[in-house]
Amino acid sequence: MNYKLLDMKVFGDSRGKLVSLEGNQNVPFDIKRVYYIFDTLPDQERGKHAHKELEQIIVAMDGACEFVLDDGKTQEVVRLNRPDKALYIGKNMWREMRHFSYGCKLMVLASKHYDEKEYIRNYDDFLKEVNK
Ligand code: T46
Repeated sequence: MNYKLLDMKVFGDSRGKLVSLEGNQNVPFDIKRVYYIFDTLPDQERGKHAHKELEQIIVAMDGACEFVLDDGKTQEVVRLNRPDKALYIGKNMWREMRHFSYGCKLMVLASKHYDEKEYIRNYDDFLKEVNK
């Protein structure tokens, strides 16, 4: 499975907490894009696609959700519910996001600029790609 749940180093003191994300340091790629997802609803699912080359780091800044990760052979479920955990997803991983808490906020760091051609949005096409 091409994913990892990373424990981020937290700088905490009486004022609060801080986590730093740096490209090619604790983020294992050059950061080309940042986007965020918010105003989520519990009955809505997102994702349902894979990426041919894209790598991403996803952090639940607030609230919680589940990622179902699938490499074409097995499926694993990862729950994101803390801003000091970062989910790394590498290429060729089908992902579905579900069970969002109201107002969950996800921040995503990506290794490439947005390119719709790089998405695999059909599960059968994904299976063909990983079984090549
Ligand atoms: C992923 C999960 C975690 C853009 O125009 N630029 C962007 O950078 C992104 C990410 C999306 N869009 C457009 C494309 C769609 O018209 O925003 C719309 C919603 O995107 P999508 O349906 O792909 O959103 P999710 O939440 O299903 O998936 C997103 C990312 O697309 C994807 O790479 O891994 O979050």
